[in-house]
Amino acid sequence: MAQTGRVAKTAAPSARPNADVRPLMGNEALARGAWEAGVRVAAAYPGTPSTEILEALSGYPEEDVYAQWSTNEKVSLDVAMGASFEGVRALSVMKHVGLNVAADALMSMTYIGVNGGLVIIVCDDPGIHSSQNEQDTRALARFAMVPVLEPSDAQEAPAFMRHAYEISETFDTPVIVRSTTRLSHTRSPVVLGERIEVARREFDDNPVKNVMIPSHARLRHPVLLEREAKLGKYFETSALTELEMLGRAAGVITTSISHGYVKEVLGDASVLKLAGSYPLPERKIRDFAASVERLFVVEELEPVIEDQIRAWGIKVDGKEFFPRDGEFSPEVVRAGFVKAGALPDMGIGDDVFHIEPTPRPPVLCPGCPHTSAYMVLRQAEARVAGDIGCYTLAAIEPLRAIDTCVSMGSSIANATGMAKTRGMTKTGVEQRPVVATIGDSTFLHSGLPPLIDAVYNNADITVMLLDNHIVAMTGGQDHPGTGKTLRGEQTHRVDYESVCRSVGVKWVRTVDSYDLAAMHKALREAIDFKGVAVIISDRECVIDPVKVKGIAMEVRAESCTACQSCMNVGCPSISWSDEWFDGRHKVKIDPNTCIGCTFCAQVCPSDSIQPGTGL
Ligand SMILES: Cc1ncc(C[n+]2csc(CCOP(=O)(O)OP(=O)(O)O)c2C)c(N)n1
Repeated sequence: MAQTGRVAKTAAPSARPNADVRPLMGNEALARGAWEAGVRVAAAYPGTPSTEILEALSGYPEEDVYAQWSTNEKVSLDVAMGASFEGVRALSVMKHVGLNVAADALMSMTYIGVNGGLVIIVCDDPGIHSSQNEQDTRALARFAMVPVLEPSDAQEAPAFMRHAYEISETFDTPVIVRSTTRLSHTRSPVVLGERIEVARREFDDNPVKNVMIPSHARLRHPVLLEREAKLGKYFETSALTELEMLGRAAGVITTSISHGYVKEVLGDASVLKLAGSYPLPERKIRDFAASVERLFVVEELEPVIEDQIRAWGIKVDGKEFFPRDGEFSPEVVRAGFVKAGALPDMGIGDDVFHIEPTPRPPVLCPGCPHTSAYMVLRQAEARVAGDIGCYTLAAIEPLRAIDTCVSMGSSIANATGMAKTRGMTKTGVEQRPVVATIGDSTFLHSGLPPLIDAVYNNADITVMLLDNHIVAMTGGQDHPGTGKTLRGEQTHRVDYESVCRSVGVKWVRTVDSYDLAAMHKALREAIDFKGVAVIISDRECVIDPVKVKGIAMEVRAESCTACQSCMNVGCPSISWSDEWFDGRHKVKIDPNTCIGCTFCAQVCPSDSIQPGTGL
């Protein structure tokens, strides 16, 4: 494909009279932009803060765009690549840590390039609102030599998506559009544009480009280096790079959501707003640096832009004043400029604007079916390798039944490693049984290879597959274990028992999560079994309480001995009442939130908890 370096422009919808303007969340605006850009195939694995993008895209007509949930992010990217190979515009969506999962495919696709435009939306989570780390996608994009575009608000998102596809096809490269939690989940008015229909390209029958074997890859690496230089030049003149010259005292280079904060707190500074952090328009940055007395870079998380500028020998201030961890806000940016002496200290720092909410520890929902697994594990004094999902909350009080949690799909292999240390006489003998706990979606995402590995290597572990029939953590999406697609169509439903048996697990049992005695019994037997044993803890999630609510439980205060056993369930529906016994509070149950799971009744030694009469 020709690399002219000139991007064909599609008309951007301007704020014309009668323009259709809607308040859209950043994620909805990104989906809108993909649809307007003529995307034909889209795939994603859910993950906060990115999940709503595919949900929104699935709201557009099926004839326009095929949209699917994939089992994990690498699969999602591979599906999008397949569509790109076939010459249509394709999209893959994930949260920042998902890019680690997809990185292997990305590192090859960057060599291959694209046929139909290929865009990957990656949503970062500065401040770690709902993630296992705070990594900066821009560093990975640079490593992969993939251009990264960073809209600064929802309004810009559709235009950035259109540009991303144009850049992808013009420069023969995948493009990352990066969002962050604040952008993804903030609403602003967005001008809606029309969809452009992009003609499908012929399959590019060129193995040297499409088949990455060493002799071909060697030829492609120099092409990547040329591409980097051409893209850098493109961003020198692109409309996406915006220069606003005001005062000469301070000049700020910024991008994404940080741009809004800079404008709010240092309104008289000159600002060079970059389209993204890689590749950078060197000439433009040099000229800007020369035109101001003091140069700042304001960027959330890593000093990606700052380091590149400093490497060119340009004097610049950045991370010395603006933190490298946590989420930015106007207060954080203001404090940075005050520290740098660019703003007077008016004594209205962080503390004035910073309102700390009352701490409220996250807990499992009333009636959460995951509860029983951790109650029985705690009693069995198991060493528990956890995984990522709602159930990770069982790591904290009062359940406190998870010892480790690393990344999606880590639990089973972590458990294998733990189990292999058992019986090592020279290191002392650890007796606690080893159990891995993993949710249904996480199991399908990346739990199967480690399960196969555990069987293959004869690990003596128990796996608890916590099947709540949904991806609860991200708001209740479907997956191959629910038997429903993203658009709600019926499809094959994975049968976990057969999957486990087919890879050689000899002990598999499905147990009703609400039956504590059965869970205890199954765990004992599984632990006693030599080899890999799998318990499938099976009960629907309570995410839709209207659907699953049973009879609420009630405390018969007259017989309650205030023993607090039910408190150890960690259910938010149970609280202390005003009645006392033996110097301790008796308990009460909120009938509005109680699901009727009966966990509390099953552990009550005095039978004081009974199904309510509703009176
Ligand atoms: C690599 C990666 N992708 C996505 C996520 C977001 N995420 C965290 S847990 C999870 C799945 C949870 O579903 P499941 O395993 O079924 O457990 P549940 O929350 O339903 O209990 C997802 C999608 C993540 N943390 N890491």
